[in-house]
Amino acid sequence: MAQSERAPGPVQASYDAVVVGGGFAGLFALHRLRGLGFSVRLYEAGDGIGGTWFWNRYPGARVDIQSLEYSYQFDESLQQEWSWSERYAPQSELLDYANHVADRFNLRTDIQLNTRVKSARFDDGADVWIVETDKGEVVRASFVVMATGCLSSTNTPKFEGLESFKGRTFHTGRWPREDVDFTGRRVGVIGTGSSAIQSIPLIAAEAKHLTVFQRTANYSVPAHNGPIPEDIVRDVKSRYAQYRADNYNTALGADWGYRTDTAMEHTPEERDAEYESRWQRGGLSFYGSYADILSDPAANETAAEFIRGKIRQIVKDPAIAEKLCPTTAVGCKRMCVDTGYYDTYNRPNVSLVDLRETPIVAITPTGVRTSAGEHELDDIVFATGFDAMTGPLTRLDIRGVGGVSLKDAWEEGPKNYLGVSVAGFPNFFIIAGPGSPSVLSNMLPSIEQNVNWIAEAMAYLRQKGFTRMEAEVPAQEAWVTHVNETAAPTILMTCNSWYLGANIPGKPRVFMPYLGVAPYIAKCTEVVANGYEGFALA
Ligand code: N01
Repeated sequence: MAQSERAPGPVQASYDAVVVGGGFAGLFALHRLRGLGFSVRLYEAGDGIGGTWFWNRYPGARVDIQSLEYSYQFDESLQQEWSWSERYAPQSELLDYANHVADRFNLRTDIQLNTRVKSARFDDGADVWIVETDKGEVVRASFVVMATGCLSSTNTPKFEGLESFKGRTFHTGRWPREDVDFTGRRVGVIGTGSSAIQSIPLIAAEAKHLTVFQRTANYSVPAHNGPIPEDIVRDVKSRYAQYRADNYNTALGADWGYRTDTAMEHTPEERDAEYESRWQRGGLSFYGSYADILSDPAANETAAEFIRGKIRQIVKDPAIAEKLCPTTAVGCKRMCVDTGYYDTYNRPNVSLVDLRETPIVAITPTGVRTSAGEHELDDIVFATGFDAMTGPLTRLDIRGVGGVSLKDAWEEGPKNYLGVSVAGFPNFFIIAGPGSPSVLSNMLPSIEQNVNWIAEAMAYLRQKGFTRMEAEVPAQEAWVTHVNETAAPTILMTCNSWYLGANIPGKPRVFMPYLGVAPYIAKCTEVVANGYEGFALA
């Protein structure tokens, strides 16, 4: 019998909710649900909590949204008392923060580490889920809450000869705990997304030689990282609740100083002055430079050309600078935030291979072979990203009403309502799922908004004596259409991004996140005000 058809063993425990994943989403879901009196079991596959910040330990890993914003707001004392050492906290500090939260709110008693949820099947007669783990445990839960993350299912392309490589291999998204020393070694990094752009300057500083294999050049802006000036910390903390509320009321949910005028109503000189001020400010505030930056290709091109100009200024070899100049629209792939990325290409021990000119043919026992020849390497770093958003959900065996698997239900792309609920999968909630702003927003506030919404829905069901809640098909279809229609007129549809699933061969090309934090929150609020409109409650 196929594994997916095998009946799970006898039920060993029952909970109101099983939470899958111990990152920031799972931790807050556990805290919030427990606070409402629900019994909760949280399963985490890793041997520690922290999710993204547990797995992504590659050199240079740090957040690309300011830490004063990329932090929990659910507890006023927590946000007042915690201090960040830098504007963009490094991975180790984010992991410390996750552990601090787990201890401070006594979460560990309900967290089970080293345990991967394998399957969840809905028992239609009893309105409960039967959840099975890789440790052979079988538990019953009234609700399943997926806190599995958007970027947690790593992607290593199936290069010919991959297994034959005799050196060390790493994936940025599964970096080992122990220090990796590149001293004296010939290292290859495949990929030039955020993970590569953060790690390349540090690997280059250590390695004997670094070869970067670039398929698509990316836009990166400087972080200008450093300690946060005391007066800024004082100011934000003096009005934290309002600051958070103001950010929820923006398009992308972060403090990026959004202008409401358009690029095209300004002269080239005015535009360049605006872009220069954003470049000096650093970070993703570039997204806020003009209202039409993501919607008008001509406006977008003005920002694109400004950044290309910066690349040409920084990189001394004009031929390398040209290869590093992106040809896609700014923001079509998520912009990167770096410390010294472009300057790294001025180092004598760094070379760039443009895979559009000379594609990878195979991985060999001693390196990477492109159509132009062999690059001998001791180590290969795969900075090749993730099966984003849907991957972490569809790789599990999740079966709703009638035994239908989520993987099959989403064969043509993720279909759900508000990103949180899927028709045919009652009492199954997703935090920061496709169809919600998630990766097109500041993840932590979006996680909190989703968790609060889900927790309040569960409390409502309990209060009304309902045992079952799921999206209705027409509401789900309308939402999926709306998500697509919102993205359709933007430049987000114009390149092969992971937002579209285009980085994974065979994945349906569907725009997954929802563009618009403020309208999303308004819609979620309206649905509740209308008695959970679009949901079947029973
Ligand atoms: O992954 P990516 P990532 N042959 O998918 C290349 C978040 N994040 O881990 O663009 C050759 O962006 C691929 O090329 P192409 C952030 O949201 C945040 O860097 O598909 N190359 C691309 O260059 C980010 O967007 C931070 O043509 C191949 C690279 O690999 C998301 O995570 C830090 C290939 C993958 O880039 C993912 O970032 C890190 C192939 N077959 C990540 N397949 C912060 O700063 C793929 N590539 C908080």
